[in-house]
Amino acid sequence: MTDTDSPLLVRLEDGVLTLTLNRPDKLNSFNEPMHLALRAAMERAHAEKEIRAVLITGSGRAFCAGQDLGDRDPRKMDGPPDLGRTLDTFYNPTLRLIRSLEKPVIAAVNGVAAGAGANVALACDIVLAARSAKFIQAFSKIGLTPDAGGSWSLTRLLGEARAKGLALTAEPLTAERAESWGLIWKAVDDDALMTEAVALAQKFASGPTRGLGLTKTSIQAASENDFDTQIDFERDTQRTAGRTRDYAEGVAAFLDKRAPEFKGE
Ligand code: LHQ
Repeated sequence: MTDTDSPLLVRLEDGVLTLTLNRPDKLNSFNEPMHLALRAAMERAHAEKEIRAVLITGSGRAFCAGQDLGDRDPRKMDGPPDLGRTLDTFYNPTLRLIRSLEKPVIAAVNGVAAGAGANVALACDIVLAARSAKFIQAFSKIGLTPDAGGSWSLTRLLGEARAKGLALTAEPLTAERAESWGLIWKAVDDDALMTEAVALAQKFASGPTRGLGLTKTSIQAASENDFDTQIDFERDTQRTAGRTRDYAEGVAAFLDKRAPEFKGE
């Protein structure tokens, strides 16, 4: 198998780990090798200091069509499948790695994102989508229920009415509507998507990584905490941020009227 045949293309450049889901003939749907490769790449993003931002995208015309349904065909099994086990074994560890990584994770949704594919994108911190891309909560069409964090992300980001509408009807949502509803950060012209996504990832990767990571953690914590708990949380994260070298550099650069040189420390 050559590198380009691998189900996940992995490239580290200028502090940005770019992960390209790479099963274009199957619209980058998840099989076990792709699951394992994505999880290993996210573990690497946790472990390596040089990685300061992650960018996830898809090759070909799709971002990801969710689980490879050929891999989970009940007709080829002895009894009913245990899809809960599939989630425990494959999706959930990776989703937890994305959410807990104290570095920004960008999804560049280059085409259709369906089922768990849509929800893996929504678990990322910043979602940019090509104007032609669509988000489809495809689960109800095959008798399933949203997974890969979708019931949580949709409800938190959109509220119950829109979350239920999308999940129960499986109607495709355009990137522009996803932006106007606040489901994603931005819809971008198709031919500008990767330029914009890479520029943003590089900006993060040359930014104050600890501060950006703590910002992500703080905003995630806010949806669980009451106000009182959250302002204590802010006190603690700010205390940590204030002790970083990048904070000292940021203030010095401001006072010296020059561009800061953040090191991610
Ligand atoms: C696919 C897939 C696919 C295999 C396109 N699998 N081949 C599920 C079960 C287990 C555990 C836990 O979690 C989950 C979570 C889930 O993700 S459930 C939801 C699974 N995904 C779907 O139901 C979406 C299925 N795909 C579609 O509805 C369509 O393909 C979309 C709307 C994404 C795109 O439609 P088109 O642009 O018309 O493309 P297409 O349907 O012609 O697909 C192109 C090829 O990709 C085709 O293969 P072929 O050999 O005929 O060219 C499809 O069979 C294949 N493909 N999705 N999930």
